[in-house]
Amino acid sequence: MTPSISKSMRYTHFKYDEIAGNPSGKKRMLDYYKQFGYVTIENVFDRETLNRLSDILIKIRNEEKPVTGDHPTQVHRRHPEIIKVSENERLMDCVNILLEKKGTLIGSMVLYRDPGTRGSNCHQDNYYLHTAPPEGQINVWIAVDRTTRENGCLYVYPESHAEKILPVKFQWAHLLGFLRQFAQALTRQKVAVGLHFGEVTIPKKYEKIYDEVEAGSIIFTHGNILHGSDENRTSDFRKTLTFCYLAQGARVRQGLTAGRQRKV
Ligand SMILES: O=C(O)CCC(=O)C(=O)O
Repeated sequence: MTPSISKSMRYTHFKYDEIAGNPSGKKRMLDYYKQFGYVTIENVFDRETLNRLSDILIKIRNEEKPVTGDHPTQVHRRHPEIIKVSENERLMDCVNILLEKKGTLIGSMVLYRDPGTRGSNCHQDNYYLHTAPPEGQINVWIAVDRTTRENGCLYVYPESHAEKILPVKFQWAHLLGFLRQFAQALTRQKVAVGLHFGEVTIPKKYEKIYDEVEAGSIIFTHGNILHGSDENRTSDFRKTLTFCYLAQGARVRQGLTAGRQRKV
């Protein structure tokens, strides 16, 4: 049964130290995640870890030279330092609690979100991943820089994870964007391209919440929750690292280019 969270707890953030070694804190975090389909935990990464991570992402940017709007994917396969980050004890503590099973890393992506770049269309990750069961994967969105409405923070539609995969309306503009990205990928001998062809139909009953966070916070999202981000309207880029973990026994689609492990 889905636990019920009191009104005063709605759309709140947790602090990692309230959870660590505290069974009732862990339970509150899990209850919150199950009810709303996402949970935000502050201070998972301390300043030193964060500075190291920021340096790694800058190094990847310099080495891989992504063009504006290009998001290096499966970076853990090329950069062992990223594997180390994905094994961070505090991060894995949250992942294993929220999945209620041991989680295994199957995907990673860096979003640099340069000034002026548009964000992600509203989507459900499971539209792409086809996770079975739907709660069998979790997306881990690590704010390496502070994220605000101005620089296009993540937004979520709490409780929309209760929906199945919603219809997506085809958009020519998205197909043209994809073809442009594909051509860039070919000329740069890279094949990481996203298949964002359409716009998901958002049921009116859900409220849109902009989740502004400090650097070092993590937003954990269920694969069926509706979420996205807006354009970065500032003059600085904002860095985010995302990981996708699969629960023991769950399955996902391998993907055309991602080469994900289908089952763990
Ligand atoms: O960070 C962003 O701009 C959006 C990321 C996102 O939508 C995702 O990780 O699925």
